[in-house]
Amino acid sequence: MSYSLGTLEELPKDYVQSLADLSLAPLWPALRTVLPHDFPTRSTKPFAWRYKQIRSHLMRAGELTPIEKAERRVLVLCNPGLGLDKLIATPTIYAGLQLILPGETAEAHRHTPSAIRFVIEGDGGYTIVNGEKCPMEKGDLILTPSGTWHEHWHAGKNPVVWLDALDLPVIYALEHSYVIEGKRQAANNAPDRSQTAYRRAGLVPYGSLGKRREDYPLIRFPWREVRQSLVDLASGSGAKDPVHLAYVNPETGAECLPILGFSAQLLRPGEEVAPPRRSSSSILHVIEGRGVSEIDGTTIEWDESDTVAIPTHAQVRHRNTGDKPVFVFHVDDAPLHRKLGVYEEH
Ligand code: GTQ
Repeated sequence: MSYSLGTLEELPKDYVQSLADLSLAPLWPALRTVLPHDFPTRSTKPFAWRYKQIRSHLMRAGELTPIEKAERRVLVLCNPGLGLDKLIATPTIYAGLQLILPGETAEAHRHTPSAIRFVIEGDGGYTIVNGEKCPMEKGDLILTPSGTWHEHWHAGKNPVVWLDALDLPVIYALEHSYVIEGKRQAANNAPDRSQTAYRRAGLVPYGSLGKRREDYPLIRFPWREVRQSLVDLASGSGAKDPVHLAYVNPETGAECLPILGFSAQLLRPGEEVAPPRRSSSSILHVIEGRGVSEIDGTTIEWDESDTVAIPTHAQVRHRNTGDKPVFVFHVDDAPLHRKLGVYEEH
């Protein structure tokens, strides 16, 4: 049974004012805003940030703003449906393109939001995460979980650019977002230790058996190995099987961060994938190749290093329009949806 709900205008003005004076509001005029029938209201727009258009502006930021004046030199991907002031790509995902120039350092800090880096271009960059030196090459995924010290360095010759993704919108909504600045870390003498200790799926350090599980045992996922895994999976599976791998915690098999999830997908030449509608929002980042997505009826073409926002519950198709494999990286908030018990596919 569906009633037509009363409006604010139907109520005596003095009554509405007396409620406001007591910091009260009647629910019924606002009920359909917060609880629409059958399908959620979404302000997030399907949208592509094109690296070809952005790159020169990022380089200009390098000329205009020294690193000391920026702390982190980032252009934030702001979803046009959500406003420039919110600094969000989707309701839960903050994403930005960060530039570090040769010789620069982005000083050590740690914060309540968790972050990841996904490298777009440049050699010689590295991030130190709780003392562990993590090299940054194109396509590498590096985790800086909530509370871990991290600082970025550049020992190479050309600009280094990466995609940052943070669960900042969630932690900010919790009024729990803050940063602590720290001293430069001494890199320990076992660079890339987690990647060495957890090099292959199915093998974990013997000493970790029976111990309390490390929260974040593996913090760097080199693209070279992820790419090869996708290529091998594609050659060993049927032409219609999706070639899609999730980045997980090798000790637990669960997603590697609590709120955001990460995965990499290969689309064969000409292949089209049509995943179910998911309640999670996501961004797609193009590592190699080009193609097109249909997102809720909006057609979006994409090319290498572009990043695309996908709203919750969107009807999605992705197609490889080139003659080489496409590799894409996905960030979604499905881990949070699953933890809250609200994840849906339909
Ligand atoms: O590199 O630590 O894009 O703290 C936003 C906040 C990057 C970082 C961002 C950050 C960082």
